[in-house]
Amino acid sequence: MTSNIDYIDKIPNNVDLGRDRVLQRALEHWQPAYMGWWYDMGPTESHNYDVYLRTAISVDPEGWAVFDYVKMPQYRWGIFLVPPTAGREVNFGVNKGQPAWQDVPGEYRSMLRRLVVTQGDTEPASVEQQRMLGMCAPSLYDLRNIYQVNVEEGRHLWAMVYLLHRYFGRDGREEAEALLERRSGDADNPRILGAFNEPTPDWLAFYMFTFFTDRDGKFQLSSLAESGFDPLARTCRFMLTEEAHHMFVGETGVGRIVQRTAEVMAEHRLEDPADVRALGVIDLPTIQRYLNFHYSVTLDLFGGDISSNAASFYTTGLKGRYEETKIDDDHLLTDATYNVGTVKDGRVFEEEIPALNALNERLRDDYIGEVQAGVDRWNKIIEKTGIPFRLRLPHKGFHRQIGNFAGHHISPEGDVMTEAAWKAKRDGWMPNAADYTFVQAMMAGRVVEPGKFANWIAPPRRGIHTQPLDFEYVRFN
Ligand code: BYC
Repeated sequence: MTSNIDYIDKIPNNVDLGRDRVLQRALEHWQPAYMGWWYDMGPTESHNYDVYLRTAISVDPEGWAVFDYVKMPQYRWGIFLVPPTAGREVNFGVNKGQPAWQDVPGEYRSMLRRLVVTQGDTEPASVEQQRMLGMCAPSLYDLRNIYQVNVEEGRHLWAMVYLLHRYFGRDGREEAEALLERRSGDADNPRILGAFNEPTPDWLAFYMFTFFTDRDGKFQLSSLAESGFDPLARTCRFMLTEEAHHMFVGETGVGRIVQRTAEVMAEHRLEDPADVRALGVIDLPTIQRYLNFHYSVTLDLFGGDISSNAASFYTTGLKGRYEETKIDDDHLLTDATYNVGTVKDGRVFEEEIPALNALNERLRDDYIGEVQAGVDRWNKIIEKTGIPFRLRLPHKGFHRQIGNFAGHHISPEGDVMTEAAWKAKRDGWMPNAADYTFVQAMMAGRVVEPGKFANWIAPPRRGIHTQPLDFEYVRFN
């Protein structure tokens, strides 16, 4: 099936889509398949709702988006690259100083395609993971926010598919199709990276995901925004504009849950989790267990601590460090070293390795710094209520499946344990079956009255785009 796409009206873009016949033909095949995927795997039962959404319409920092009611299947998934920087160069690695590539360098083609595909694969995966959550939203405000996140993840898929179609010919088209065929959690055809095959079964998991995992997106996109392949750099730069809102949804979502719980605890002078749960809010130890889970699976997304792939991505100039051009060094890293954690003789210690091989670990450390600041802000909310409980990040080696810590059993405090001892404690450290049952039972049904919020979450400070909290953010028709 093909469809005639009105490129100007249907796909807002600043890449002159209307003039590129080859690209048009590729997208004419892909677009209906994308819509099929959205109808099947997008937010459930939502297709006829009018949702107050922002749509990217340009890359002008002063007015890049419009807000209006949209039925999600009619959302205008656009393609935007930030404007080119005149004279931009490859800024790191052995090609440093060459003009930035406007086409794919033949010798790096498969490496580059792999990066684009891995990035692209996460976007539809997250929509699949979240597709049932609209049925138990805590408010119209939150329902609108998850839909906003979902349509923008869809746009980020478009951004990567644009690169595949425009620059990678037939194998790019095949990869673009495969992005619509893999499914999160599918035993036979799963999404590429681990965290994107985990379920997101409730709203606490959703907020943790958007706080922790979308922030991996921020750091990975920032590294790709340094790429010597200019179209990738420019498209990732613009994706970061939208990503900020997703992390806001996560941080304020967890913050509002924490606030509500701490306020109820303070008001009723309760500490026992069972008493706290009896009042219809999520006890803080359960929130800590969710945090431990989402943090650890997201740490895995940065790849192995020691990675020759990461060294190649860097040396060739395809993927930089976080804020590469702001770092004051030679941008070659031939002599530099970096410390990575490892396990030997039953304990964790630091090992110095060539910095080129430690680039995943370095990015993970940059990420951890930012995550810690967010956790500190949650703790300030708890502190204000006078409750002594504090959330904290578990040790970097806790519950890891990728890298030096994989195969070891590390406690949240960083102690190396036997498998049996670790497993005996597992349910106290990560959400257990009873936690999920409790949280899901509490979140059964959705709150649809404008301005009303579920009991387990505090209202946000303000609405979206200057609208009041009791604005009708979603109309169900
Ligand atoms: N799960 O050399 P290594 C986002 C594989 S999130 C499964 O250490 P490398 C978003 C690896 O593929 C950001 N497998 O890996 C967030 C390799 O396989 P092969 C997404 C994994 O390549 C929320 C092998 O293990 N973007 O945007 O240095 C909502 C050896 O590993 C995992 C990107 O990730 C894992 N966690 O690093 C929506 C950026 N980790 O070669 C969106 C692009 C590693 O043996 N991707 N493996 O077959 C990359 O830069 C790199 O692929 C990675 C992996 C950093 C992910």
